[in-house]
Parts: sequence; structure tokens; C-alpha cells
Amino acid sequence: MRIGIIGLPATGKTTLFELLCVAGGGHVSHHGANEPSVAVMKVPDPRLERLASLIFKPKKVTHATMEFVDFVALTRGAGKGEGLGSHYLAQMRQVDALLHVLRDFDDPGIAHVEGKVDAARDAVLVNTELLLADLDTVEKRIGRVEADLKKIKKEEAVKELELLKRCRAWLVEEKPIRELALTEDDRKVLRGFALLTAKPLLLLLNIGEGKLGKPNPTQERLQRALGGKGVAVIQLCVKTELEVAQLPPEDAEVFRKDLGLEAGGFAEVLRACYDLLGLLTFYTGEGGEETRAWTIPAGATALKAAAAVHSDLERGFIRAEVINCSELEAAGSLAAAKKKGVLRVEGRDYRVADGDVITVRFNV
Ligand SMILES: Nc1nc2c(ncn2[C@@H]2O[C@H](COP(=O)(O)OP(=O)(O)O)[C@@H](O)[C@H]2O)c(=O)[nH]1
Ligand SMILES: [Mg+2]
Repeated sequence: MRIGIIGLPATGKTTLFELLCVAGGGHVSHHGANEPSVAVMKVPDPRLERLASLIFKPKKVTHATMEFVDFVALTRGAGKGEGLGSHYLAQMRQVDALLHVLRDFDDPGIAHVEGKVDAARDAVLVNTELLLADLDTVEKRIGRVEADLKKIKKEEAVKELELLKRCRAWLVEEKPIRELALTEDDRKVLRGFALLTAKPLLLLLNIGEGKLGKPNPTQERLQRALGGKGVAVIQLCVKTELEVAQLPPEDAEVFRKDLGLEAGGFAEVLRACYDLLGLLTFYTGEGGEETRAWTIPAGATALKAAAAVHSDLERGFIRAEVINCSELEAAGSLAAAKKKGVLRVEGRDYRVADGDVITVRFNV
């Protein structure tokens, strides 16, 4: 999964990206001038660590990963493709979710492009640019489909045009596509356009240290202005989180307690992304070579899980042997679990649960 960090200039995007890199062991790769920085982070996973150290004792432990992209700032006019706008918008279309960093800290030394600090206003401003970008995409496509229909009348194109017009009317009312009622077929058609307002959106309020541990009315204002299906709001003091993350672990712990910081910024961002994208984690480890965490969409079947591991497992799928990681821990080993009768045998349509340890039996 790929998460795109977006926002106005000097809101803390790059500071957040650095925090994620420090905490997630991400190695930054640059793909040239005008290209955003990208890093793949390791998803911290205490369950995986326990499975490896207590049960499988493997040669190799492999964490699930999450990719983050630090985009160049958006500004007014970006939605119409001004400046390098259209180049950046095209890149933004390639992510699975958008993480919008909003400045909610006071610092007279750092100018705000819009004058005053007002996170709810900024959230709406950026949202408007995304709506305009989508409107532009939809209108261009409408033009093309209408031209095609003049040449030959195809049932499919008629349907697409109808859908596009529904999208246009919705966007004109300044409503994001993620809130539009769509059938699975509609979604399939729209997927190719990768509309920005169809993507899950995580709003991250970058608060000043003084706001830590206090109720923040801005969070409620944001929820009211943009909250809804596929949107989540979290708050984090990004600069402080980065400073703490760079400390040796024992010192970091002390500072965390003193400042009243929670689980850690990285963990909070990841949890929010998993929830927003509807992801769950399952594990493989049989054989002792590698204990590994995998990420799949909630609701995925055992066959989908097999496919995530290897296409051979999907093709030759016979059955899945399944046990939840806490039950496996209680049993001590897969063999002991089998003896106790707590290792379940499931078919291809079994819906994987978060924390399942799965061994796929398959024909080669
Ligand atoms: N006071 C304060 N400054 C911050 C905070 N987060 C970021 N900054 C500062 O704001 C400036 C811009 O941050 P940066 O992450 O580069 O912003 P970007 O333009 O959104 O990538 C830098 O000087 C940061 O040190 C914060 O939580 N509090
Ligand atoms: Mg930056």
C-alpha cells in the first residue's frame, strides 16, 4: 500500500516523512528533480516478533511494509494544473490513500501561505483543489466519450457517460466521490481515472506542543467540515515526535511519559491507515525458514491470502491450516496445536481474520 503525504507549504509534511523513516526504518529513494521522495517503512509488529521468538525461531523475520510518498506542497490553483500542478496531480493519483498534513501549531518564525493558522480552512482549501482536479478529469473524459458516441453508439459508452455525468454533478456540489453511492461496476469504471476525492483521506493535525493532552476544538471543526465515510482525523505533534524518535530508546520512553505522548506517532499513523484502508494482517511461518507478516484487505478469503504469498499457492490451493496467533502461542507449536485439535482446516472461501497464522497446502 502506498500513502501520499499532501498539504500546503510548511505544514510539516517532510518532518512527518522523516519521523516515519526514523521509526519505520525507511530508506528514502529519490527519482530525480521534481519527483517526490519515497520510502518503504517496516510495520512494527509485536505479534510477529513473538511468533518468531517463541514459536518458529526462523532464520529470517519479515515485516509487512507500507510505502509513503512526500509530495511537493499543493497551493491554490493546483487543482487547475497551474505550475507543476498537473505533474504532481498525476503522481498523487497513484497512491492508495492521501494523508493531508494540516498546520495547527503557532510559530512566528514560520510564515503561513494563507496568512493565519487555520487548519479547518486549509483542509477545505486543499479539498477544493482536489475536487477541481477530479472535475477536470471527469469533464475531459465526458468530452471524449461524447465524441466517441457520435461515431458509434455503444451500450458501454452510454453507461459510462451517465456515470460520469453523475460524478460531475456531485463534484460541482463540492462533494467528494468517496461519498457518492456507487455499484461495484461503477467503481471498476472509475478506477482507471484514479479520482483523488475517491481515495481514503487521513487528516493529520500537526499540533504545537502546548496543545498536547488537551481537547482540541479544531479536531471537531475538521470532523464537521470534512468528516464522513473514508475520512479520519488524528492529531500529532510532529516535530516533538521526530525529536523523541531520534533519542536512544530508553530516553525516548522517559520523554514520552513526561510529554504525555501516546504509542508513538508512527504507530498512530499506521493504525489510522490500516483502519482507513480496511487492512488486516496474517502470518506465515511453517518450515522455520521465514516468519512473515502479510497485509490484505479485510474480508479477503484464504485463496486471496494464498495469492498474496505466491501465485503457485493460489493456483494449486488445496486447503489452509489456520490458527490465531494467540492460540498458537498458548499451544506452543503448530504440531502441538494440531494434536490439541485447535488447528483448523479451512477451504478457499474462508474469510481470513486479523492475526491468523496460515499454512497453505497446495499442489505443485
Ligand atoms: N513549531 C513547530 N514547527 C514545526 C512543526 N512541524 C514542522 N515544523 C517546522 O515547520 C517548518 C516546515 O516543515 P516541513 O516539514 O519542512 O514542512 P513541509 O513544507 O510541509 O514539508 C520546518 O522549519 C519545521 O521544523 C511543529 O509541530 N511545530
Ligand atoms: Mg517538504
